[in-house]
Amino acid sequence: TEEQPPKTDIVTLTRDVLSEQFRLGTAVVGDLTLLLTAIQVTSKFIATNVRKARLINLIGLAGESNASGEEQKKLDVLSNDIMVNALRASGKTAVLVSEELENAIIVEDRLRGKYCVVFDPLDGSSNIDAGVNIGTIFGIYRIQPGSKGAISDVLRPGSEMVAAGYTMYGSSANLVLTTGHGVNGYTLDTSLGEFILTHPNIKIPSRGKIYSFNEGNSMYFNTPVTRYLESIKFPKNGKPYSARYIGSMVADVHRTLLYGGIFGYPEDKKSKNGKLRLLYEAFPMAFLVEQAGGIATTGTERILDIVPNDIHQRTSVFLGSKDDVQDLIRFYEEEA
Ligand code: AHM
Ligand code: MG
Repeated sequence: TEEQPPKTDIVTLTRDVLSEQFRLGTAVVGDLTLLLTAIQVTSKFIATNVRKARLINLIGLAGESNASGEEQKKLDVLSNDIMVNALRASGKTAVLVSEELENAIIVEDRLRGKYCVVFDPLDGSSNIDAGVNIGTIFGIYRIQPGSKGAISDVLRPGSEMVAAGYTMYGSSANLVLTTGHGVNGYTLDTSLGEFILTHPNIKIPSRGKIYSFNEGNSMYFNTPVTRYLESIKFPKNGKPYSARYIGSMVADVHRTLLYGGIFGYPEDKKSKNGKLRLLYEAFPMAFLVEQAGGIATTGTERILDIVPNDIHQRTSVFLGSKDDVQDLIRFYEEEA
């Protein structure tokens, strides 16, 4: 076949977000678009550094611990700084919560906007040094009426988020976004420096064939989880499920969105509240999964309904295909 001339009508992320606002008749808003533009730029910047990390000595520890007492990698710190600087300077934010910072940042009056951004600048740190996929996760709230920016603006249920997404740094950089009207995926075209719409209207298959848990924690798992895992590994009829676990939430959720199945990081006898953080890991992913037609639960409660009381609070997480997560929930119901 002959080579085709390039497409002249490409849908960039910014164009796509704007056209959604035209559809909804809210195109005048613009602020959210500008905020999303700032976030896109940070993802491009982080992607570049992830690519070069080995070459420019960004591998290894920064020598400090983060809010949860975990050691910080150089790339964690750099990614955090990139996001804080860009989001503050955008003039569109009032409160910033980062996994890497103990306290929330309340943006000074001069630069204050009406959105609050909660984020994990570089999730999946244990994978950095091996060059395995890692990602940025973010969620966006609107500031409460009359507020000048306070923690209470982000101690809100996930169902109040106006947008959420992640960027996965893998063989390509993929940004997956919801503004509450479905889920779209964009791939970074490095020659253009733009995220191009490549995965419009992502829908999770209603049932998958893959389960994604850290089974190394099996001895600590609670009964419903153990019994559920038994049921998919030793099914009464049909084939057992396949196991896939990367240990980077962004990569494990990305695969779950595209292929279906279930991802879980349960609370257990060792991690009493689970491991994953509610505000900037569980909420954004739960929002995306629900918008793609799936379910996100703690086992007993819809994740997006939880009202946080701490910005770094942890939670049990199960998410993915509707039928698979329903099966898991049944084991919790039987236990109750
Ligand atoms: P991090 O924020 O310190 O990188 O931890 C979060 C990561 C998630 O990406 C992943 O789902 C989980 O921790 C993996 O944990 P484990 O190594 O215990 O399986
Ligand atoms: Mg994290």
